[in-house]
Amino acid sequence: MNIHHFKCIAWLTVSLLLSCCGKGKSGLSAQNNDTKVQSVDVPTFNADSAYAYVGSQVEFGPRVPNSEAHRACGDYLVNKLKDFGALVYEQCDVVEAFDGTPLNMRNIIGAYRPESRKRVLLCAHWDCRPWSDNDPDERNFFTPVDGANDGASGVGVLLEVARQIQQKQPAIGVDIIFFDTEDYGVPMFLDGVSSEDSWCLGSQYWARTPHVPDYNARFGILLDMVGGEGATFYKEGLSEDYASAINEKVWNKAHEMGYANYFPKQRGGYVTDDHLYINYFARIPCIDIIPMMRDSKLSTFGDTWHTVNDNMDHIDRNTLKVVGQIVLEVIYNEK
Ligand code: AHN
Ligand code: ZN
Repeated sequence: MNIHHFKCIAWLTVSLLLSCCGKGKSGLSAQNNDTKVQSVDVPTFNADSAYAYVGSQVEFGPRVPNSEAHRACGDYLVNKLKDFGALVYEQCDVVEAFDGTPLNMRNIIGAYRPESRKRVLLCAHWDCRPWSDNDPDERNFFTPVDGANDGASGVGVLLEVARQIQQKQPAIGVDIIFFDTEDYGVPMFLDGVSSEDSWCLGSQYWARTPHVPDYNARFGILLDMVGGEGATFYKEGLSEDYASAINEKVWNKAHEMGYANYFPKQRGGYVTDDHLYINYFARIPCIDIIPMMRDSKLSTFGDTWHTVNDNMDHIDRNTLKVVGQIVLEVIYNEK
């Protein structure tokens, strides 16, 4: 990449204004508190917009499968993708949870340039976990999570990506997939129950039966919990094993753009997540951008993970901005 292809945008004034009002979780946009570099011809990701899409999902209430909030939010997501000009597919079926509960699953897919064979897949899960089973207070175990970070953040970023694509199409086709029934895995308070395949039911379904026959993409990027305050994203283990070139592409971009603090070029742990089945069954190299927090007490995914605190109070526009801008940088540079 030639240096002349970059423009520098310094947000010093904005950051000085914001430094006196905390993390900028509400009110003024705090989307750019670092000096950063962005390629010309790549749209500017609007973190306020993404933040609003996260909030809209949370306002439905916990999007737990079979609930009214889930149904209504599913309709909202379908309509947003249609508004943003995507060709929308839905995969609706009943899948069985680990305990035999039938779950009304709804995978939602928005396709841009559906005729193109050059494609990139972007995905996130949109359902909410029915249990706060990682909460320090066991009285909260049966309270569903708000899923502001765990669910809504990845979807919010991708809705903003969709809005940007509508305004200016990248050279390649893009599929945005909102997977359902990711987070119904065996709760931690049930020990002895085999759990591995109890997660990611929607992506398991899609990866075995894609929305179009013979679906293929160059690569995939999964966003999971990309809105947390203070998040750092290490290279997830399975992504390294199956799609190291994509990790390298993304982390190199992050460093070129001045986001090295958010994206250390180091390996993190292995996570069972939707990308696993995209790699295993669909055989599309897919990475997972997921936080790994060295000094969190409750979880390596951050202290709100699967607790009643996974709400809007802990969503940071800066994190949404960094991840969203990197995704745009990657897809607008595919030819
Ligand atoms: C496990 O905890 C096994 N995987 C994490 C997948 C996940 C849950 N992502 C969001 N919620
Ligand atoms: Zn979860």
